[in-house]
Amino acid sequence: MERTFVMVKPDGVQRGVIGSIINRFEQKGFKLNAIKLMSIDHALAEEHYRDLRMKPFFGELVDYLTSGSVCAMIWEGPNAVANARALIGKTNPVEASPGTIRGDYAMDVASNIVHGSDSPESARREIGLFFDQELPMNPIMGFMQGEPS
Ligand code: DAT
Ligand code: MG
Repeated sequence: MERTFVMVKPDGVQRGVIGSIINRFEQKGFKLNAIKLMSIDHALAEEHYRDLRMKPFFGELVDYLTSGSVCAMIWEGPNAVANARALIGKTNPVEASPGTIRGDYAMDVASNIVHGSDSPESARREIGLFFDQELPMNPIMGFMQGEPS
């Protein structure tokens, strides 16, 4: 079992497609571990995308991410990081295949609607940035399976 960090970016929240995106992850077989609607300040946005700080679009990227609420989520399942990246599609929506989230919901690389961690190490780092504490794996699974709590 693996976990990944996924975030619906401000344009996705604004357009009211959080539910549609969640649906894709549920349909694929992921289990939702944590979710919250939040706003991001510049410091968090810069830390989240610190590997891109030398890129010419970094300022624009941080402004975009801080322009409205985001929906931060932890999803888990086998190969969660790679499975989520496949579901999300290529960074540039022009290249993202129809059927992927970016292929179906986005037009422009600067507002590509959703983020997914690119490695298990990134996932751990990003979960730590956005969520206060590590949650137990599948906290509601026992209940769903009728196991004694
Ligand atoms: P990904 O989000 O697929 O992991 P990334 O980590 O390379 O892609 O880039 C992070 C975000 O930065 C990406 O989702 C959108 C933005 N971005 C990337 N390349 C860009 C570009 N050439 N112009 C504008 N924004 C860009
Ligand atoms: Mg990335």
